[in-house]
Amino acid sequence: MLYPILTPSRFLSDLSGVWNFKLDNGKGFTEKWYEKPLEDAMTMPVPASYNDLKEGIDFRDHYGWVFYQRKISLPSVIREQRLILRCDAVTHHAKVYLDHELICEHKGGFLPFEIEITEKMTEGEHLLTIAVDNVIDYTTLPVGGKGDMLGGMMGNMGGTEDRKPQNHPNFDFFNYCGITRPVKIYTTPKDYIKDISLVAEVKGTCASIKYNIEAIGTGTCKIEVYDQKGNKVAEETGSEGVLSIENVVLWQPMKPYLYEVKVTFGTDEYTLPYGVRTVRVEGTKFLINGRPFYFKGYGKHEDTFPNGRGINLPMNTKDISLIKWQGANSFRTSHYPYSEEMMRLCDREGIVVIDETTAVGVNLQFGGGANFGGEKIGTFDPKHGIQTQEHHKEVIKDLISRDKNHACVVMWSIANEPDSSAEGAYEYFKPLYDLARELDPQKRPCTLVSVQMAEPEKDCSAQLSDVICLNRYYGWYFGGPDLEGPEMALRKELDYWKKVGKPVMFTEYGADTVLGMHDTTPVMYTEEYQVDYYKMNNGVFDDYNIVVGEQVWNFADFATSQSLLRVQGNKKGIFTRDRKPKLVAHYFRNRWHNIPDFDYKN
Ligand code: GCB
Repeated sequence: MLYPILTPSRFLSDLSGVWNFKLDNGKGFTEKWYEKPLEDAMTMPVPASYNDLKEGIDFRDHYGWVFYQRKISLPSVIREQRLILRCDAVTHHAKVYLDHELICEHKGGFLPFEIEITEKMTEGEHLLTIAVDNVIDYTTLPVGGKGDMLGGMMGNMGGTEDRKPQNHPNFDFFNYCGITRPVKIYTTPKDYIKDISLVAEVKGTCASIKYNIEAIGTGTCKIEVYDQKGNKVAEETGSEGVLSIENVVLWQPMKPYLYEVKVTFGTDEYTLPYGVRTVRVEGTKFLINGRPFYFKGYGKHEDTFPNGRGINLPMNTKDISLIKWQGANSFRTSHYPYSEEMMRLCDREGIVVIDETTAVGVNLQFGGGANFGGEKIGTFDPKHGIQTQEHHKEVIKDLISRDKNHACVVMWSIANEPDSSAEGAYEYFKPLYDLARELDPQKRPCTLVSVQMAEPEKDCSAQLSDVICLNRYYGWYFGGPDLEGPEMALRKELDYWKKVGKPVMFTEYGADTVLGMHDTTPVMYTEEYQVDYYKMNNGVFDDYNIVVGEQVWNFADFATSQSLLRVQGNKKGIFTRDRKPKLVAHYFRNRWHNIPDFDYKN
C-alpha cells in the first residue's frame, strides 16, 4: 500500500480540522444520525483521540460508538480522476458513510484503509460521517478482557456487577480511541500505480534492487533511481526486474541515506524514498549491512497529552532528538503500528525500528487467570479462549503491506506478551510466522515479545522466532526491591537461552519511578532505585555475548487504565510524559554513548 503524496499526477487533500462530534446514546444507528447534520454536536479535532479533550469520566471512558461528521466537496477538475478516501487510523472499528450510504466498515485501530469514491463524489456537497466504536473483546486486537488485567482483586471482591458496560483492556495502556490519524482524499489517474516492492542485495560497492510494480490499467512501467544530489543512478522499464546501483551509499543506523525511486506508468507518477540496507540473523548475531548490530533504545507508545494516541508530529520529532541525545539507536512500536509519518521520519533519521502488530493481550493468564469470572480459561481454548487468529492474519497482512519498503524496519514483532508457552500457542502462532515470512518481500527476521510468566522451556518463541525477545522485570515485579536474588535469576535464565543458540534481546525491562522522588536509600519508586535497577540488569547483559540489545521500558511515562498499581499512569519512563529526563536518563546517556552501534561484543 502506498502512502498518499502529491505528485505531478496525484492531488492530495487532508481533511484534518475541527469536525462535528457526538457520543452515541444508543440511538445513533436507529435514528440514522449519518443521514443529516448531527444535532447538538460538539466540536472535535481530527486527528486526535477524543478521550482527554472534554471533561468528565463519562466522556473519557465512554463505551461504544461515537459519530464524527463533516461536509466535503471537490472541484470538478479533481473529480475527473480516480478519487480515494483514506483513513490512516480509526480506533478500533469504523463505519464510514457518505450521505446516507455505508461505504466501508473496518476493524482494527492502527492501520490505514481506503475506499474508492470516484462515482459517489458528484457535484456539490456531501456529508461524510465516520462512526467509531472502541469496544474491545476476545475477538479484537488489542484484546479486551472480561475483567481488568491489573484489577483482578477488585473483580474478585465483587461490586463490579452493577457497573454500566465498560471496556476492560487486557493490556497496560489507556484505551484511547477516535480518528487518531489523518483522513485524506487523494487522486490517481484512471490507469495507476497500485503498489511498489523493493528488495536490495548488496555485494561490495554494488547494490541490486529487485523491484515489482503493481499497476492497474494499460501502460508501461518505468522506474528510475535518483541519489540525493538528483543524479539518476539506475533506470529500468517493465513491471518487474532488477536495478543496479554502483558505488551504493547504504542506509545505516544513525547514518541514513535515502534514494528517490521514481515510478511512472502512463500518466501516473509516484516517488518513494528508499534506503538500501540488508538485515539478517546469523548464529547469535543480528546483522545490519553484514555487521553485528547492538540495539540501544526503548519500547515506546504513541501517547501524549492531550492528543492521547492522536498523531503528534512535533512530539515525534522531539522524541527522535531525545533518542539521539541519549546515544540510542532504536525502538519497538509497542504495542501497535505507529503512524506512517513516524516510520518515514525514522527512515530519514536513521532510527532502527522493530515493527509490532496490534496483538497485545493475547494472554488470559494476567491477573492470575482471573478472567472469565475467575475461571481458569486457557488462552487458546477453542471455545472460551481468545478468537483472534483470523484477524491477527489480517493485521499482519496490512502491516507488511504498509511498511514493507521502510529501511528503518528491521524485524516484525508478531505479538507482545502472548501466552506463548500455553497449550495451543504453537498452533496459533506457527501460521502467523509463516504468513509474515511469505508476505515480506525483504524476508526480515520475525519475533514475538515474550512475557516473563512464559516458561522458557515451553515458550514457542524458541522454535519460531529468529531473535528471542524478552520482557523481563527482575528486580521490579520479580524480586524487587532486592537486586541480588533477581540478578542470579536473570543469569540463570540467560544460561538457558545460551543453549538455544539464537540472538537474545531485552525488549522490556524497567521500574516505575516518580519524577522528583529521591532517597539516600534507593527505595522502590525513587529515581535512585531506577538507576540501580538498570545498572544491575545492564551489568548482566554485558556478560553475555548472546545479548544483542537492550530496549528499556518505557521511553516516557504514559497513560493507562486506573488501577492500584498505576499512579496517574505507568511511571516507568526514562522521561516523563512531557519529556523531562529522570536521573536515569543521564545514566543511559553516558552508557549508550559508550556503546557502539556495531561490533559491541566482538
Ligand atoms: C509489560 C507490558 C507493557 C507494560 C509493562 C509494565 O510487560 O508489555 O505493556 O506496560 O509490562 O510496565 O508492567
